[in-house]
Amino acid sequence: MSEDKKEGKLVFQGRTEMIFKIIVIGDPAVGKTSLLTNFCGEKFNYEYVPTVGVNITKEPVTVKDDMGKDITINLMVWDIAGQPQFYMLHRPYFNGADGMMLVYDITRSSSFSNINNWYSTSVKYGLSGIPRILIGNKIDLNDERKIILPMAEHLSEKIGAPFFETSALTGENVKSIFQKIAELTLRSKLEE
Ligand code: G3D
Ligand code: MG
Repeated sequence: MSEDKKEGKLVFQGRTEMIFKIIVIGDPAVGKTSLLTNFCGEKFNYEYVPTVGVNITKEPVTVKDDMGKDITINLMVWDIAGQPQFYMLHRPYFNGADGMMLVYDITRSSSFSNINNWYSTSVKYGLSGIPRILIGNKIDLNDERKIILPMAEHLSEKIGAPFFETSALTGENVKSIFQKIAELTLRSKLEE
């Protein structure tokens, strides 16, 4: 892809379809699975991988390259099955991830401070360089908000992850986060 890269363009060697592994991490009950089910809608289905303790969902997202051509990004989203804490996740969960979504609940401070632990764990497994986004979920519960925007923006800068707020209940911004991770991941492949 050297020629395309020199021009700084999002043109992927004529390919029109790619597959990326995306991991969704964050404390129990922040809404990780709900974000996925909201995004996938009625056709939501997954494959359970017992050895790793994950449910894997495949969902296509269309991204335009700089020439205006559609590229289908198949997101293989790895969602933790059950409710393990961060220290219970092992290498196979992180291995080979192309992108990650770090999720907290805007009404629960501990889920926000634990993002640091989740992020450190991913770094420990060699993922410091992969595209990531920070997601504050449950904005429909704004009355119970504990995490104000400046706090989230500070963390977003610290870990180098663009920041979004979502509601898996109303669907607000849910499409945007999957679109964003698909775009960031595709771009990062061009820079490799
Ligand atoms: P997890 O996969 O991170 O563990 P889940 O989280 O998706 O299982 O969600 C945990 C609980 O939070 C669920 O409630 C779910 O309905 C709720 N939830 C998820 N996202 C939102 C949101 O955006 N807004 C609100 N209000 N609730 C949300 P239950 O009661 O089923 O345990
Ligand atoms: Mg879940």
